[in-house]
Amino acid sequence: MKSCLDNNPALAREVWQVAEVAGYLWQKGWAERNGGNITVNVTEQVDDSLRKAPAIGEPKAIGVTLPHLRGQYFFCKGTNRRMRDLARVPMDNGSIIRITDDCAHYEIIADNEVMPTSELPSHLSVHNYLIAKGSTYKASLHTHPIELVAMSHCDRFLEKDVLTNLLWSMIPETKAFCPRGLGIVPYMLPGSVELADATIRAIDDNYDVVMWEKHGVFAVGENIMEAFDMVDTLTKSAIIYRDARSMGFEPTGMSQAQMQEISTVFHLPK
Ligand code: 2HA
Ligand code: ZN
Repeated sequence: MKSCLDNNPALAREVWQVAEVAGYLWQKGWAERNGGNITVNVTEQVDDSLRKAPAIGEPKAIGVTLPHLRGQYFFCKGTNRRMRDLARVPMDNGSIIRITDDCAHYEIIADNEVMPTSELPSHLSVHNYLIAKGSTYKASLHTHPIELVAMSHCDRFLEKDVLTNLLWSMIPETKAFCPRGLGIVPYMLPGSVELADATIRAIDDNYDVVMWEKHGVFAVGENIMEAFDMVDTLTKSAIIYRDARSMGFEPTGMSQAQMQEISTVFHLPK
């Protein structure tokens, strides 16, 4: 079957990077059934033939109006689709959508009529916010990392930056590669506009990765691999913490001075 990726290596590279990450999410046990979502702004990779392509089906309401997204293109995982299937056949389990001129609807343009993710309002609201802010970030990732979600069931860890500091102190890499830490969004209904708004407030508070209490994480980055790497790094720290506790002791953690040294040497933003 013909695909919009056939003669567009730049777009194919983006979509296959999403597929690679989708495979990791499944392997890590973070993507049960249809769990998790990925959206990537692929406007720069869309070629003329795709710009001229007719929509597949009718325009559909996003549920919010997003003025900075007029004419933008996104690759989105399909709703009810599995990450493990996206990993193998991305264009059967995701689709490319275009935001219509009224900024309140989207249309599917390739390859098939795969309806995008149930978290579309939160993902697209975040992309709208990123463009408004002049950010170069193109990717957003929602996934269910086991150890981080487990930690969100403890009230003490939901206080601002308690988890950030604990996770940073487990291994130097975590602060170096996730220097803005882990924001916290209290429990809200999945897929709701309230959850989208709270996520944007947390990203605006300078976090690249945000915990959705008792649900999962939402991460943004230059590309999908970068967003994944930050969640992976935070999860590594969570596993070290869990393993120390299960060996019967509270881990000492790196000192504040040692973590400050990391910030200085790596020229970290926060
Ligand atoms: O789409 O994880 O939060 C599946 C989800 C929704
Ligand atoms: Zn979820």
